[in-house]
Amino acid sequence: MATIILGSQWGDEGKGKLTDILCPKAQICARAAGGHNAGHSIVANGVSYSFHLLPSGLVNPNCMNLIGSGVTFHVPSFFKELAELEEKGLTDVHNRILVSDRCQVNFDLHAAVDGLEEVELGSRKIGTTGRGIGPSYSTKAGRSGVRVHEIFNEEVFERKLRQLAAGYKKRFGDLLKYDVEEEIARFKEYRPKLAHYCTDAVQYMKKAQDRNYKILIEGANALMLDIDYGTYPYVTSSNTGLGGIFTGLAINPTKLDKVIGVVKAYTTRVGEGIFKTEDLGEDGTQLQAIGREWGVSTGRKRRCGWLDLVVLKYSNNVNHYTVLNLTKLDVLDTFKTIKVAVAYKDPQTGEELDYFPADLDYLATLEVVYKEFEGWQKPTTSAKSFYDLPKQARAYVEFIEEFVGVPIGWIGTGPAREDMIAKG
Ligand code: 2SA
Ligand code: GDP
Ligand code: MG
Repeated sequence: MATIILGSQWGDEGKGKLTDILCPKAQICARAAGGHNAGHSIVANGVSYSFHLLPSGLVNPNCMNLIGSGVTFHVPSFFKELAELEEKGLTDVHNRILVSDRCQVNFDLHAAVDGLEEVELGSRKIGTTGRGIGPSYSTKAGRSGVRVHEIFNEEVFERKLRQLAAGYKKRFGDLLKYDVEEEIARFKEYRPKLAHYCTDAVQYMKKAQDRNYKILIEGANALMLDIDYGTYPYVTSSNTGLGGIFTGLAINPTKLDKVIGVVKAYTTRVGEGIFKTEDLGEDGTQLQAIGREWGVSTGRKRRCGWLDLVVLKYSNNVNHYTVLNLTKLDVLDTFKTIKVAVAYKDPQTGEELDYFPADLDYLATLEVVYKEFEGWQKPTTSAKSFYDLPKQARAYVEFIEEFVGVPIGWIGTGPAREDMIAKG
């Protein structure tokens, strides 16, 4: 059976922490899409870990980890991240990670192009992580990408990489600072080391499912950054929603246990793009500071604002969550008043929209309708059960459940593993 963990907003909801908590019950932890743009933080036994390309299941010593076929695979980051985890004391990491041989290779070339494309866009730039994610998925869709299994055929690999580099050179000329021969030389070193980790992930997952293994799938990024359902074009370049899990891992859709939506108790976004509940005043500053909202991969400050339930309802309509994990409730502990967006209002007609429209220029013209909650102004981190929470906090949680129509199964009250209330 598979349990799927998905980001329900614009990312950084705390997917890594939930993955770590659920991992002891799983034999395999897998990533389906995205690349080393992701940033998942885990605080376990007083140690803080950051994951980018690797699945967070590596923290659990008994869990196998898989980088699925839908991931764009940056080889230097793979080795670097493994070395960093070893330095932090994780053992046997090299024997607990596998990579699908169908993954696309994300080259340093793609990162160079990512930077140039952002410059080309100027004021309309996406605000990417600069990790080459967009260009690498573009070459995949354009059928000129290199897949992991091709790394092992030196002649094919070098021909395809040179061709790819030549194409981009034609487009960007001397602006493209990239030496293809250097990258080819680096891969001569990676090649013999890499073979140990590569596998046919379709066979691997088929066997795992036949043996009734428990598979935990760690979504990367989040629904509002999905290439089809997010705030296009201000999105990442993969399907970060439920669909991407099936294309990225080829799991059996009839063997699903849960689809968990991770929801931050407020909203954050990194990079450009529409964010209706963004608060540029004191409340946003407070959320950013108390929530320690900085990017895990790039260190960028995250934009902050109130929870948007129109977004969450939309996210649920695409991802069909069976249960939610509300996170970072403790960040709201000191607020006197807490606001939640419940609709958007057309100032011309007075009409209220309870759905997230496709036309973002139209959305930009709408006003946000907020419901206000009385803050609880008490610490929640020590709460061990739902009923230990102040009554105002319980009212907030129950309102979200009711509005979205999905039960909240866990409530995060701090960054550590222990700071999670299981709500029956
Ligand atoms: P990209 O690099 O092409 O995927 O960027 C496209 C948009 O997707 C956003 N994006 C993210 N948003 C939040 N968190 C992400 N991961 C890191 C983290 C981000 C960081 O966990 O903190 O360290 O800055 C992530 N990855 C991609 C990105 O901001 C663009 O808006
Ligand atoms: P992910 O990308 O969804 O895995 O989330 P990130 O790791 O990028 O960002 C979430 C941040 O919030 C991390 O620093 C976590 O340690 C932290 N965190 C997770 N859950 C909670 C919580 O319930 N309360 C607090 N205060 N921090 C949390
Ligand atoms: Mg993150």
